[in-house]
Amino acid sequence: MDFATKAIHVGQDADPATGATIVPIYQTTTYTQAAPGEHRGFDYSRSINPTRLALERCLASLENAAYGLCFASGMAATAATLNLLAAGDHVVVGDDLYGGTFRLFDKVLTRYGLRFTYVDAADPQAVAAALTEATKLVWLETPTNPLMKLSDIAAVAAVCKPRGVRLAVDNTFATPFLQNPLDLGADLVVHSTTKYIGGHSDALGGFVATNDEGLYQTIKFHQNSVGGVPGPFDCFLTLRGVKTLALRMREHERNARAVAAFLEGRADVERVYYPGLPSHPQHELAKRQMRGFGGMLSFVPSGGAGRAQAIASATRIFSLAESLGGVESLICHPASMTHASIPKEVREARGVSDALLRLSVGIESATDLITDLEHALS
Ligand code: P1T
Repeated sequence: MDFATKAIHVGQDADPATGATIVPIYQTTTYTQAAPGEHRGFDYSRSINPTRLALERCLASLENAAYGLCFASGMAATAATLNLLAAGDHVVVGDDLYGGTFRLFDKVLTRYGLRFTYVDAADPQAVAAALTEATKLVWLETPTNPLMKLSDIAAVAAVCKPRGVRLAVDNTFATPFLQNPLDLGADLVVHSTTKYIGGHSDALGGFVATNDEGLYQTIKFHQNSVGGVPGPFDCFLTLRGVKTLALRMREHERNARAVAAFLEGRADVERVYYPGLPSHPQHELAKRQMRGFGGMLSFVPSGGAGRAQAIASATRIFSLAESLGGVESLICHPASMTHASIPKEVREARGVSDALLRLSVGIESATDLITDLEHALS
């Protein structure tokens, strides 16, 4: 089955109780048992819920995964993945990443005895050089948030495998429509479904997929033990969103290409970060590893932080807001918004300056989006 068909059908058979064509919102915490321990596979909704199960099956199929688990947010999914580790374990992390993920690693999980080393994961040799006897996991975003850097997933997997190190890829920016990390050798793929998968900025969610039954069982155990699960209504909204993921991603990309070309052509823009531009240092890797370039881009206008902030406040169609991946276009100033939890000196050393702006290019008319940016830039 192809992607668009799986998105609409996998896990979504007609409801066995009623024939309802669309998976119902099973808004129940518990299930009546015929006799103690005698039930139809459903006992308590933290452990299992039919609406969540439908979403888990659908998303797993989109990542070509045998197993998938849904969480209340992307951060809950990330935390559940890190639950695979124990005190003393070491993690190598791609150094450009969502500020909230850095905060979880740096401010929360270090208190539980995990240790993190940040490297430029665009270079697989930098990942290899950072591995120690204690390294159990490599964590990557590709493309990264917000600098749109890529990692060669197969090359990093080849570094990890012989050392028995697991590779987890946060695939939120690419989505399974454009990239399937498990097919390239990753052990785990993680998503914030809040973004493109949900697609309408109305439901938080997270997802983890794997082909390894042992990893699945351990994460499932933690999903139930810790309890960071999504409610049935959010699962329903996300499942409704995912049905149009293929359509939306094509439009996001069409618009992002137009916006990137427009920005690159401006004399008052210093730099544009979009993997679809031939000027992107990893454009060739993007063409090889991804099935498209997606809808996210960042840029640095000339004029420094002051002008960047003025531009962010001047757009009319692009809303100044955190998050990404919805049908509506958003503009964000990472230094003061999504990446404010990274200390300024660390952030700047990694290239996230106060003059950087990030765009989540929506599916409005490209002409209107470019007119809006033209107005804001001038
Ligand atoms: O917000 P939540 O659903 O918990 O997802 C966290 C998360 C995980 N991974 C990546 C790559 C992300 O970008 C995010 C969340 N990011 C934003 C809210 C943002 O505006 O960048």
